[in-house]
Amino acid sequence: HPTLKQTFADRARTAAHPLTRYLFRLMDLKASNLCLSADVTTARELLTLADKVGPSIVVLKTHYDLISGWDYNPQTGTGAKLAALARKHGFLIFEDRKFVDIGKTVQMQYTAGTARIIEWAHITNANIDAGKDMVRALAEAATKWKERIHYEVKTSVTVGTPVSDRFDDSDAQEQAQTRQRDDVDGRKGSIVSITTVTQSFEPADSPRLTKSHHDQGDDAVFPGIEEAPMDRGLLLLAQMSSKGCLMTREYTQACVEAAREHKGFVMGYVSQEALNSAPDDTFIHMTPGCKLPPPGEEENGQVEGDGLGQQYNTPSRLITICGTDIIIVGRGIIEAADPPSEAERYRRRGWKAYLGRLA
Ligand code: 5FU
Repeated sequence: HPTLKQTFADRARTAAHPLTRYLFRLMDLKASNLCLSADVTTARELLTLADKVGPSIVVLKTHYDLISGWDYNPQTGTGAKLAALARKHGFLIFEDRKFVDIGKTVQMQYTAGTARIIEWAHITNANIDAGKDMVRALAEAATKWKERIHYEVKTSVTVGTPVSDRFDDSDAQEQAQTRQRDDVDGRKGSIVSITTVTQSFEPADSPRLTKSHHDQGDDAVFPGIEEAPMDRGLLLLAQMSSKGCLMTREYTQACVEAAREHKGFVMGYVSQEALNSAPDDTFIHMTPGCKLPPPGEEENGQVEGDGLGQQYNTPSRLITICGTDIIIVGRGIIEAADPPSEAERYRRRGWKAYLGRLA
């Protein structure tokens, strides 16, 4: 398929989804096709890891429900802090929630409850075993959310919400913001941060391509690219890495069809290989079950599994032979003696494999 031989810079121009275009630009800019699966056990570790490894990655994958001490406060909580780190380092947040239920339920799980995933995760994913209507349900929820954010931003611009103060932990500011939101539309505590979205309100393609980088504090912004567009994206869980996975070829094909029906919301797939096949498919592929042999050992395509069903392929095999775009690495990085330098090792290997695929 043509996308296998296209540069990420080219795909940044041609991908159907605005967030996918943005992600390809990030990949090109950071020379990275690495996603860290940040499966640590506490919110503190998660934020520290995200800050340290942020420079090497383009996506940070979370499982919010395995993190203890997750702070659900929309303004100052863990989601908001992750969002600030995502802006500072230039990566997207992907909550690996694997939604699977009836449409109405997944809408509620996506937008409401304690975690309010839609507020802080640019990307989430779904298993479509329950039928593809739930993709439409999630897409509708995302559209409604975006309309609400735009409405609230417009209104907050009118009432003059300051754009400079972000994620100040002080209660006073939070109260002021809550009051302001109440003034705006009578709802309380319903969005991550008016200040954040105000900054992102300009159209995605507006020429804000250079921004100064303040390297201190939570309000730093990754230089060289504007902030992520206020869009949300979905990955369809088309194939899994685990041994004995029951997802059939037919199931995977149904994912491809559902993706094509919802190009405005579905960015691509979590899969074990490239699935683009129609001439105008522009989807992105992200692949877990990725590990390098220890330094010094030869890379021969596969690495021993974890004894609990996880199977591992090396970055070069996944990118060059299977044709994936982004490798997802968890324990390979987290359990290393020095995660940031191990992340760099994966980034370099992943990028080299991508260049090799182009050649
Ligand atoms: F969809 C999938 C899959 O097919 N395999 C996975 O391993 C998701 N995962 C996730 O990727 C899994 O839930 C972990 O969060 C992560 C892999 O972590 P590891 O430590 O690199 O094995």
